[in-house]
Amino acid sequence: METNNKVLNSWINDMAKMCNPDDIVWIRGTEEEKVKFEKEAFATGELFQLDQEKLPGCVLHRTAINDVARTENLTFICTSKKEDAGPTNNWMSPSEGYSKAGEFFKNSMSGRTMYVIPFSMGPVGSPFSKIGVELTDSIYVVLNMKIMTRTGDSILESLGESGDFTKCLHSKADLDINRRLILHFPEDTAIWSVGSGYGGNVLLGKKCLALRIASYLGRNEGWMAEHMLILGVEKPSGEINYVAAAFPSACGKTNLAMLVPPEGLKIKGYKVWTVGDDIAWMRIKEDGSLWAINPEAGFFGVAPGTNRKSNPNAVDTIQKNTIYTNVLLKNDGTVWWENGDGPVPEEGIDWTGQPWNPNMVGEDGKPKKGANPNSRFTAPAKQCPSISPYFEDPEGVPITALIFGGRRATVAPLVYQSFDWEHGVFVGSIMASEITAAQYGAQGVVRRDPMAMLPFCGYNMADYFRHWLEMGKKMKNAPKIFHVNWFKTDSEGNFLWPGYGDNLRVLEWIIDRSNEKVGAIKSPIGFLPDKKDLDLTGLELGSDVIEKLLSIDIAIWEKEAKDIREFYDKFGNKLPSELENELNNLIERLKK
Ligand code: GTP
Ligand code: SPV
Ligand code: MN
Repeated sequence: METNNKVLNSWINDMAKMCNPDDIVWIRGTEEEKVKFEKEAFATGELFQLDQEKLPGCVLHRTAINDVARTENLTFICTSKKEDAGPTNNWMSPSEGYSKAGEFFKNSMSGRTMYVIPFSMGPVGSPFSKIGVELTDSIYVVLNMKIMTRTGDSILESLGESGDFTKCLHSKADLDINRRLILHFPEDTAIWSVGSGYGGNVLLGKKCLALRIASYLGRNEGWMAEHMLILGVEKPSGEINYVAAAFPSACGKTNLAMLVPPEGLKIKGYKVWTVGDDIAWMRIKEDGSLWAINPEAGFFGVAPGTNRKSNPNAVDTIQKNTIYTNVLLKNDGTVWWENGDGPVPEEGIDWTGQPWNPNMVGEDGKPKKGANPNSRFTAPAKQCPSISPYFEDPEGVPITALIFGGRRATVAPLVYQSFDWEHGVFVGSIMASEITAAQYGAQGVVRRDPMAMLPFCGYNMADYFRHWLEMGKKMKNAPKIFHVNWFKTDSEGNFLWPGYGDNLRVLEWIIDRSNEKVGAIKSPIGFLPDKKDLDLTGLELGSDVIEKLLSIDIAIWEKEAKDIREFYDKFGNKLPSELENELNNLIERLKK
């Protein structure tokens, strides 16, 4: 074995006894091993090599047809007490979890290799980083983890003889949705995932460790793990304001994180820096300010909708060393997806591996998609043209503003600011959004998704709200808290706001508000912008549209308040009284 860490060695032995692999291979973190694994995967068909002139170092992978998104219904928090998982999580006792999943893991790796991936979430050696070790029988997982995390020998050195790590066990087993479980054991810092080969279910450093386990550790240790992007907006003076924003899955984090200023604002000379696109770990420094790091090393981004116009930085990032999952394969050995670049291909191989052309109609009577709506790219963050010079900084960046946002056709205006931290926590707790293709199940239905953490909070959500309230009390000059909605529609369902680069116009207001440089209009739900304070230069938007974007409908909000009450009722007397008060205050303000 390659380590003298006794706990690690004996755990690997135990897991190997259960899973019964033919062979055990350690991931060293080298380029050579990558080439070797790719070669093996090309031979078995697990990966397809794309045109190496046009897309050097790029490969394509297709998952099983019923394994294209996170399966939240099969995801559990396994704590000794049910109450510790709370009303919004699926719960199983640890003993039931180990025994049920244990059945599926039994001999699941026979005839296969078990790969041992030592990885770090956060820069190696940073006091804020967390080490994990993932055991997996999937080369696809190994290659993704090599991009999404820091892997290899340096992690084992950092772990030493007695260091702590999260035990992450994964097996594809037979990829049977009826024998699939994604289990978290926060009390043992362990994760068991079996029966899936899809990103969020199997790249265990990401949602499982960096959000579910980390949120639990963060509560105990006094920090925060959030489903947030981190970006910096630099002014020509050199001053940079960093914001962190929580939007639910497939609601615009990657796009906002890589924003390119729109034509009309170019003259102002802003430069946007990407620190992270999905996860933020935040701590309070000695001076009381809030600092954030991105624990990941790559992007696992949504492909559909990504094009030169919507997200040029992402397009540049994914030209090399990228793993494409469930996209359309073109005849020329490159890839395509709906609302991607270039003309719609006349034919190709769709994400299920079948011949495809744009005239095909799916079972639902709609045009058949070439790429799965949740198809993804995995690419190294360092390849992003806008990657921040502080991306690897172990201290991270100071946060000026926190932003919550959802995908809502109605109700939520383009932007509003909370009255204070406590009200801001309320605003985060009542977030709601339409369900997207990033999770398995009904699409488009609006659900409450507090802080975009509904699927990712590793403990009781009421305690999570309490943690947010307590963190605010410990900060000096706590970041201001905002809510945005890029997805308000007209009566025909067309987006009212152009979104993407134009979102900088809203960020500008958010940053100016945070630095007390601009006024606002007080409304029952929070501070709204005076429309003269939004710089809309170069944007052809009717004043009635801006009106609609910035207005709130009292009747709709009264209905919303009732729905929030129903949601809050789930938490019983565990709901912090501060939030109860905030809801009552909202109802009172709406009456006036
Ligand atoms: P996860 O990786 O699932 O956590 O998603 P994400 O929050 O990073 O979402 P992403 O930025 O990948 O966007 C998801 C989808 O929303 C893509 O199809 C985008 O094209 C679309 N989108 C992103 N930003 C905007 C926007 O400002 N306006 C509109 N209308 N669509 C957007
Ligand atoms: C999300 O669903 O929020 C993602 C993609 O970021 S996955 O890693 O698959 O969960
Ligand atoms: Mn995400």
